[in-house]
Amino acid sequence: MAIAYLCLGTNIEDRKKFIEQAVSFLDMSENIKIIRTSALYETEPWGVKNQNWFLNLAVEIKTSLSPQDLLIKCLNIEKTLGRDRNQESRWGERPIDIDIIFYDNAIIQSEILTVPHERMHLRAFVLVPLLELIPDFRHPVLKKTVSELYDSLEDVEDIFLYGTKL
Ligand code: A4P
Ligand code: MG
Repeated sequence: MAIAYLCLGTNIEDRKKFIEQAVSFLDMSENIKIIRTSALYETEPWGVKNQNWFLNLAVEIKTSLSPQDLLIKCLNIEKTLGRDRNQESRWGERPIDIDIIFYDNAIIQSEILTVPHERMHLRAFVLVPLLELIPDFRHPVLKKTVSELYDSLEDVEDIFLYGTKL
C-alpha cells in the first residue's frame, strides 16, 4: 500500500459539484481509500490569468495501484466528468483536473508521468492545501518540506478558504 497526494482543481461551474463528484469517484474506486481531504480553496488562476477562479483541494489516499495505474484512474475520472483534452488550451478551463503530487517517496520521470508533479513547488494552489495535511513531508527531489517550499514561493496567487471540509 502506498500513500499518495492528489490535487484536484476545477474552474467550470458547478465547481463544488465537480470536486465532490471527483472525490466520490476516487472513493468508490477499488484499490483507493481516501484518508483525509484538505479544506476547499478558491484560487486565482495560475498560468493563464483571464479565466474563472478555481476551486482546489488536496486529497490523501492509500492505494494498492501503481503510480501508472493511479494516473490512468485519475484520467478516467476526468473523462467521466466530461473533460475533453482536445477542446481545451494549456492551463485553461477544465471541469476537473486531477494531478498526482506525491506517491510515497517515489521519483518517476516517464513520458506519461512525472512524480513529484513537475510544477507543484511553484503553485500556491497546490502547496496551501498540502500544508494542511503534510507540512513536514520532504519533497524527495528538492529535499525541502512542503512548508519550506511554500516559504520559498516567489509569486503567490491569491487564495481564499472557500468553505468547510467536504
Ligand atoms: N502527467 C505527468 N505527470 C503527471 C502527474 N504527476 N499527475 C501527464 C497528473 N498528470 C501527469 O495533463 C497532461 C498530462 O500530464 C497527463 O495526460 C499526464 O499524462 P494536463 O492536466 O492536461 O496538463 P496541462 O494542463 O497540459 O499542464 P499542467 O501544468 O500539468 O496543468 P495542470 O497542472 O493540470 O494545471 N490555477 C489554479 N489556481 N488552480 C488550478 O487548479 N490548474 C491549472 C492546470 C492551471 N492553473 C490553475 C490550476
Ligand atoms: Mg493535470
